[in-house]
Amino acid sequence: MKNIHLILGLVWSIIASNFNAQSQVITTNLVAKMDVIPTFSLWDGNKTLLMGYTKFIGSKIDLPSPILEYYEGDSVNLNMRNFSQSAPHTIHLHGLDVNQENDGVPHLSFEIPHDSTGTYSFVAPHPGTYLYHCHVVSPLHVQAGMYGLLIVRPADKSKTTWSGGYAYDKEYAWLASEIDTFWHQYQRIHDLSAGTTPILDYKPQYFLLNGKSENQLESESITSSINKTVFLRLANIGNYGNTFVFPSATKTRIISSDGRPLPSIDFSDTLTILPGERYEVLLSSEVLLNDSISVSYFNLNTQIVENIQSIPITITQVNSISTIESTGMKIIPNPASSAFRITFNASMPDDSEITVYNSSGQKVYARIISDQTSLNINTLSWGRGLYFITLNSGGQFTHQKVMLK
Ligand SMILES: [Cu+2]
Repeated sequence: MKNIHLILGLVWSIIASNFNAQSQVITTNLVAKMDVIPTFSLWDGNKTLLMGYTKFIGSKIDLPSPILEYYEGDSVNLNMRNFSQSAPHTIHLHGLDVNQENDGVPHLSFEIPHDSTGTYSFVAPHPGTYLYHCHVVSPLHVQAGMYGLLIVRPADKSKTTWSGGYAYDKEYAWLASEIDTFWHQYQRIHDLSAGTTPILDYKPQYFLLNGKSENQLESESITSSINKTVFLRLANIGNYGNTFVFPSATKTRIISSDGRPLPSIDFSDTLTILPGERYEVLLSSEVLLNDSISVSYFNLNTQIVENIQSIPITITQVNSISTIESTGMKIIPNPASSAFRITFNASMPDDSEITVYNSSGQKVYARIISDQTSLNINTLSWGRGLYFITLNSGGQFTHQKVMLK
């Protein structure tokens, strides 16, 4: 009898330990909403109406909808409250191997009518980049804005792409889409009958990455430092194809496609992503860089590129980007033409050093300074472009950029 208790106790402790390792239950609440007045700002100052998911009932609808983030093995209860006044909505978990009941495809799963709440339950699968979107009249509801990224990270919470995968230093996620404002008009967003009209004539005027374009894309910039690894998640939820072009210096490695690791690393400067697809890439540069990653939006019927957006990428010499913002020195004027002056916040201690690099990482200027509060630098022979200035003051590094025009 004693032995049976011992065995039962042992079995229970094994069950309990497995249970503890995998049973993190996560509850996420989303509200499905539709705008009554246009509040989403486009790059040119125009505003448009959206349908979308928000975290709170009072939140403004943003594009894309919030990123849902989980760790592998999490038991997720995703609650969705429909507060959109008219149309029913669902959440389709695109790329996740969830059962049909929780898949958010109407008629196979369930729809959530206005002022009702439904729950999608699933276990977070293999670490990767996934999408979620509404599956009710999906061409219209997705175009209206009902989409977002779902990210699964390794259970051990390490900064690796998946268990036993690639280590990285920084992570970014970019979701591409388009807006045709015709499909965002009030009567189309709010009229239920519009839901039965397919999108026949789709002519987007706005080509987006994380809901932004043109000058708004500054906020999506990638900043990293030499020999550090950037993990970039890419996804396309638009109706156009996307071709990303990376600077060759970033030695872009394509490591996964649609949530599955690729059997071998593909080094490539270009990557085409079709609607619904996701890719994951690693970027790492051995040289300083001030460049951009471009994304072309091409019409799937004509294959014609209708728009190109570019997102800045800056690779600096330092490990910590925060020091870039350091105000230990000022550059006047900036942009400069034939000369500029550096002024220091305090008199520099002896043996401080100013070094200037061009955007290819070559040193173009170096000078030891001592007990100085400013320094004039002649740039007549340097050529146009961006230069990186490093101040080494007793082992403390400060960085600034100067543009020569
Ligand atoms: Cu919907």
